Amino acid sequence: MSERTLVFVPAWNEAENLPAVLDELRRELPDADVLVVDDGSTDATAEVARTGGAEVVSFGENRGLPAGIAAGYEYALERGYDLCGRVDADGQHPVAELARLLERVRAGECDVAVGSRFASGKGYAPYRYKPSGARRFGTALLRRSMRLVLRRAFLDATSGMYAVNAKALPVMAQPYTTEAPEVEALLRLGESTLRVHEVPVDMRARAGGESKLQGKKSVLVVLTVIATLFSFLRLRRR
Ligand SMILES: Nc1nc2c(ncn2[C@@H]2O[C@H](COP(=O)(O)OP(=O)(O)O)[C@@H](O)[C@H]2O)c(=O)[nH]1
Ligand SMILES: [Mg+2]
Repeated sequence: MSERTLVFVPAWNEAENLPAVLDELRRELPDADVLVVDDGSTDATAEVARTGGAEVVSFGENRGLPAGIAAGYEYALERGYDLCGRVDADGQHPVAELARLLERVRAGECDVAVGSRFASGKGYAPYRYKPSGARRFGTALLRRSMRLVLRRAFLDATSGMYAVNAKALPVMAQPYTTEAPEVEALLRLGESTLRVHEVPVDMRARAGGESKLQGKKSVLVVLTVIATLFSFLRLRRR
């Protein structure tokens, strides 16, 4: 790869999980630069990131995942990277899968590749992930809504595993105004002429600690997703 690639990792108090993720990045994507967006962590996230060879952007206080994501893409945009990828800090995103996404974008198949647990294809069986209970209801609702707004099927709209090219960076780096930044990104991309592919990938369970999207916060996400979708529909009808 002669292209310059940045992979960024949004992280809030992930000192426990980060070393393994950074090791995996070095192994699977040795030529990529790595940025950790440390969002006001109160643990050793920033030190662990530096020790692991990553660049670090630290916020003085917790600004939330939407701000962390915009900052990652903005960093890539400002520094003129050709390709930019994102993986989560909790070990859920196998870097080998991100490498597949980056390769598709690099080859010009699409401008944005999104890793999807719910898409199927060669080597990726349908229904290999079964969300349970409330999550199942949420994902079904989200799928229907996305189909309505995007006018195409999109199965895993909250996936954070992305690979994008320089053309997509200005769109991805715009500030996010909702608690569902990935959905917001897809809606913006849908308004653009950029080519977005949903690519089947496998994901793992979080390595350690707890998901930061639980309880009240997850309800908030569903509500903001619906609000965002409706505001998009209204704008389009004007
Ligand atoms: N920058 C930033 N990252 C966050 C924040 N909350 C979660 N993250 C990161 O976003 C990623 C996904 O969070 P996670 O809790 O695993 O959510 P889940 O996978 O949807 O259950 C992980 O890399 C987290 O460290 C936050 O407030 N700010
Ligand atoms: Mg997670």
